[in-house]
Amino acid sequence: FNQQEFIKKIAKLELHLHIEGSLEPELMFRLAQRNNITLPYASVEALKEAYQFNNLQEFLDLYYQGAEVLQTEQDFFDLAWAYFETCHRDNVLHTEVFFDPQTHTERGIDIGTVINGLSRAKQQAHEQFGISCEYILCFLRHLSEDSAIATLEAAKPYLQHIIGAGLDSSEQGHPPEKFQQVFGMAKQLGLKRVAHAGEEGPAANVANAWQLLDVSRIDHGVRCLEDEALVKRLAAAKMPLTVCPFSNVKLKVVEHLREHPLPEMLEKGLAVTINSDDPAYFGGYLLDNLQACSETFAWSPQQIAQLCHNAVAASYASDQRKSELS
Ligand code: ES4
Ligand code: ZN
Repeated sequence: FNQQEFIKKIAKLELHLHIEGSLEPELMFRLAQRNNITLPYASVEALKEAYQFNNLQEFLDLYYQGAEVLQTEQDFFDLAWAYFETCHRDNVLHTEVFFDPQTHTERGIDIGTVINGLSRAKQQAHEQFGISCEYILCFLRHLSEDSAIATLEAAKPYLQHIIGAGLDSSEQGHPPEKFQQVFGMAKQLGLKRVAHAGEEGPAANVANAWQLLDVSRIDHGVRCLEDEALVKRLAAAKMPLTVCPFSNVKLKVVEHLREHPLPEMLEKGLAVTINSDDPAYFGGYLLDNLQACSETFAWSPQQIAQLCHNAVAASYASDQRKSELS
């Protein structure tokens, strides 16, 4: 029995993927050239060598810099299309994709340019590969709540392309309670809600994202383990946690994959899913994360199947699509 082949062939879903974090160095250089931008790196190799991070902020600095090559609708199409090609290669059949409009609107790019490019790629991925995709608009938590509200207002003409609202970027110093108002507005608009919490920040951020932002998934959530009572409540509610193992290693949330608390999280009955976060920066896509975890933690095929099942249950796919994916 070939476990790696089994993991490759099983139907997979991804629920935590930043499209700007899927920008591979090769495409970054191609888009820079196309848009007459000079990158502060001599080559693809030099750029890849810079991908060594001691924390979330060091990564975010390069991630926002990399995103500056994205300028036209075609650039956003090409970015998303490249990601869908990896999904097709790896048998990822459904994906829920974060995008950060403020990273682009702060540079003077219209939100319509971003959303139209992404949507066209999604449409083509559905037609050509049978992949289903939903987009989740993320607010950058290092910016003000007013800026988040303005972003939600600007997105109103495009709501048919957006299933939910999320919260990402620097968790330290920017707790969920800062965004209560805009999440209330997102709920009013019929959007699902998710938030990064308990990645670098404390367990209290997980509890507050749940209680105050009324989210239906927690992104990362690994530090919930520091609050035993919270873990019990999350498990009882089957609150999905979108865990990103390679991300946690690369950003030094954990020292090594073998020290990752995934086994403990599963042991405690948490509704864990496995995801790639920013695969172009963290060394691999969903398949790579699953294969490495399976090796490191000696997961059985049943455990792999359970994790994929957890992702179906946690997804925002229609009931019909969920049954196709089961
Ligand atoms: C992110 Cl790993 C991570 N954490 C928070 N915000 C992000 N945006 C892109 N990747
Ligand atoms: Zn993330």
